[in-house]
Amino acid sequence: MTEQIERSLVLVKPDGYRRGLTGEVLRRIEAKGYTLAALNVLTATSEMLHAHYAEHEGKPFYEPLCEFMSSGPVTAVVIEGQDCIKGFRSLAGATNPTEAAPGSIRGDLGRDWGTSVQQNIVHGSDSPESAAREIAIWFPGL
Ligand code: DAT
Ligand code: MG
Repeated sequence: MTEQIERSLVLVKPDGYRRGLTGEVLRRIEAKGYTLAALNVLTATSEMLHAHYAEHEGKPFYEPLCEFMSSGPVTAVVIEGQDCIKGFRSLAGATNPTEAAPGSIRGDLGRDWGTSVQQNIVHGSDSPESAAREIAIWFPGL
């Protein structure tokens, strides 16, 4: 069997950071067995966020989303482990925190705060291509 160590880009979004949930998210990632390859706390620029969410350009939530994501610090993390892209998406739960299953990050820790599904605590890459593209935005030179 070939060992396939995968990387994913995880963000603890400004709502998660403000609510003091960064440690809880990192705890769940480590408890699952993934390792932290890089970590940075920063307030993202508008340019970074427009690039990060480029796939959503033109959708009604794109601009408000980029604005929310630059409203305060985020914790950007590169995680590592076999199949960690799919594995973290499973830890994160469904996009809508109202509907996300209990046991997941969004299901246990998230809710609608009057902004529908915008504030859902975490981001996780959805494919190896997205992960490579996103890691280059958040960790240039890694
Ligand atoms: P995910 O973050 O689960 O991959 P996505 O890529 O479809 O979900 O959307 C990116 C983020 O944009 C999502 O985490 C929250 C926000 N978002 C998605 N759909 C939205 C909507 N209909 N209204 C407001 N925000 C939305
Ligand atoms: Mg997505």
